[in-house]
Amino acid sequence: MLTIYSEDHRLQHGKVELTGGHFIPVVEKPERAETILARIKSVGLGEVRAPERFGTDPIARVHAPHFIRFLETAWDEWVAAHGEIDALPTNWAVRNMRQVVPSSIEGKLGYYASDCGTPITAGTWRAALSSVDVALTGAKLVAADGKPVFSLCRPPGHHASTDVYCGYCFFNNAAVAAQWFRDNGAARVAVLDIDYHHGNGTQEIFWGRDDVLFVSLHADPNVEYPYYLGYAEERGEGAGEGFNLNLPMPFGTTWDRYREALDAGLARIRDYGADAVVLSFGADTFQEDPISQFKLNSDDFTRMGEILGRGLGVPTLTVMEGGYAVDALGVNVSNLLQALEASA
Ligand code: SP5
Ligand code: ZN
Repeated sequence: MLTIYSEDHRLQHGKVELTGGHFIPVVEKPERAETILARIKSVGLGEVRAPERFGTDPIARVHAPHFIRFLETAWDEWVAAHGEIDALPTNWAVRNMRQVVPSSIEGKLGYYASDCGTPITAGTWRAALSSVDVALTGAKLVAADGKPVFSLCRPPGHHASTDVYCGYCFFNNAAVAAQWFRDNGAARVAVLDIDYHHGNGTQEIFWGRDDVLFVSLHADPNVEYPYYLGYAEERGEGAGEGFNLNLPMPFGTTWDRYREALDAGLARIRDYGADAVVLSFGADTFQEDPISQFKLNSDDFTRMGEILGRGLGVPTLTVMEGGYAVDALGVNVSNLLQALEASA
């Protein structure tokens, strides 16, 4: 399988995130992509190619222009106020406040962010742009010849919504790629999100639409991030009603339970009749993941890949999302990709 990869991901290297009352070293770090790349090379998955540049136009198909401009200028505005230290929000535009965009960078961070774990750094803008380029280059190649492609995106994307960044995500790589498929000949696109966390950003972006089906398998938001979206009763609205499927699962979920949800998600996608599928793939369902509570092992990622390869049956772009157990990350990702390709 062809892999798309850019070294520009290294430009996103935050120092700390706020978790459980502590500032801890960031979990979403450059080593994640490095270890996946090394493993892909050592197992001989296939060619590794650099992305083309697409600019911001395809991003503006799913993100608000004012949000894109904010991300472009946030670092400079922050440095002018605070010097060269990672930008994290300390105030939020919650329910009982007005939804205004203040001119102060402090006010802007709280308007555009929803957590204190997603630092904006000197290289965030360029890294986030290159991550989208990695996804779009993959989409273009999948559309051209129908063969599966792996976009080794970093930073991840599925928590980013129309105009909010959070969950280590800035631009929603999978959503930009899904929209690109729509804009380039696919009548129906499905996004299957198998990251441990609910893909709240992708859900929000396609919530009112029937031309992009969103199916997500994830930890129950009642007890896990992102907490405020991802419940089973969320089915879409207006034209999008019935085109959003959430399959939340409890802490401690093992392969047998996970497999049932995977079968249900694949059945919905087959029934929908997608022309292309974007697989939002997080390996944070792994039993040793430091921030997650599912119990899948490395062999389960092979089983998952086999079921996906057999079950999808349409051109598939795999986009990297989360996965933080760095020692096993390369094995888990290559297990899924090799099985997906072999059984497609
Ligand atoms: C792309 C992606 O996977 N983003 C995940 C964002 C999760 N952010 C919240 C992390 C909270 C971690 N709490 C862990 C407690 C472990 N004892
Ligand atoms: Zn995740």
